[in-house]
Amino acid sequence: MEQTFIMIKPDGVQRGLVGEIISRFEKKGFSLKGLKLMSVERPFAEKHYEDLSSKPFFEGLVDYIISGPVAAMVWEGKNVVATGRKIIGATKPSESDPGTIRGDFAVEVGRNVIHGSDSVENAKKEIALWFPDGTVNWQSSLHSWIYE
Ligand code: RTP
Repeated sequence: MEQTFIMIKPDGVQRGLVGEIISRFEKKGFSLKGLKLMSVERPFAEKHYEDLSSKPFFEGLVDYIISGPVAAMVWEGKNVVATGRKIIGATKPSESDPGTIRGDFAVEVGRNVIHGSDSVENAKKEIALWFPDGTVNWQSSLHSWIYE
């Protein structure tokens, strides 16, 4: 089954949005397979965002990610990468639809509360980076009520 990497950024943790965000993914029917609250060092944040290293906002982005603890998660389910991005909403909160996490809880792109993998390939890379010891292998008892 497909997995994605979701990170609640420091602003989301500080603002007490962890429960709300977990609830949205749970209520959709996705399964939580990994969860940890952690602070990351600059080189780790730079590695996570290495594809954006040439962008003018890169340094500010890394400063933001290391500014406080983040909640790192792995969620599993059918099409969870693409659907997770829909639940999160557009990168710029001014363009995120109401009902999405960023549409409901964020104002500025540099404080947009949450990260979600943008492809299955990147999800695999990010899960390996953030969960080097692997995730928890279990199946929800609700499985047959969510999948036909
Ligand atoms: P993310 O990786 O955090 O899920 O975000 P994304 O795919 O929706 O957007 P991406 O282009 O990968 O950008 C990563 C994060 O960088 C910050 N950003 N700031 N100041 C700016 O113009 C700007 N553009 C992007 C955002 O925090 C964005 O989520």
